[in-house]
Amino acid sequence: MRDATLVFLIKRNEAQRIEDICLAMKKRGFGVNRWNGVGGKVTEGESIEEAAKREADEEIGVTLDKISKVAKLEFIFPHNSSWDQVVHVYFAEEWSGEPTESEEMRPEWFKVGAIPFSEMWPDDIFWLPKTLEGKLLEARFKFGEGDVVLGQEIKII
Ligand code: 6U4
Repeated sequence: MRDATLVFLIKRNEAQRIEDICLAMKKRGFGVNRWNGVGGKVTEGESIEEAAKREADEEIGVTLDKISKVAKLEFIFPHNSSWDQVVHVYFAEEWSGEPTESEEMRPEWFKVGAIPFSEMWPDDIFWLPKTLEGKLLEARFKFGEGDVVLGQEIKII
């Protein structure tokens, strides 16, 4: 199954709780019109982390320093297996540059209490809050037509 990356820029408050998250509106292609992290396919010859950093630069113009892996998610689409993918999810807390709109994505900061889940991939509400609480996850989601979630397994590791 192909590997893909998903990166969320985050800001913590003084108590070290995550308070703000940068989402980006996908303007074209797979997942169009949904808020999501930045990321995309891992291409041949690069590591998964390199791919994550490259996509952050291409999609919102930021250079990421350290990134931390928070989840490994398998997405299965039995009606179109060419969409099947393993998504490696990272949080980034150190970067240079300001998130800036590109042809592909329009970034915006959200308070973690105001994440627009109804305009995101329908699996996100099941796993993203857990990662924001500091949990590390491995999960698997099966989708039906119209991207409805037909099944899910979430393991906290
Ligand atoms: P192109 O358009 O070929 O340049 P590229 O940016 O390389 O595409 P794309 O758009 O296929 O890759 O990447 C898909 C993005 O969507 C990745 O960041 C992973 C993410 N993604 C895929 N399925 C998801 C899902 N069910 N829930 C979710 N993110 C998902 O939150």
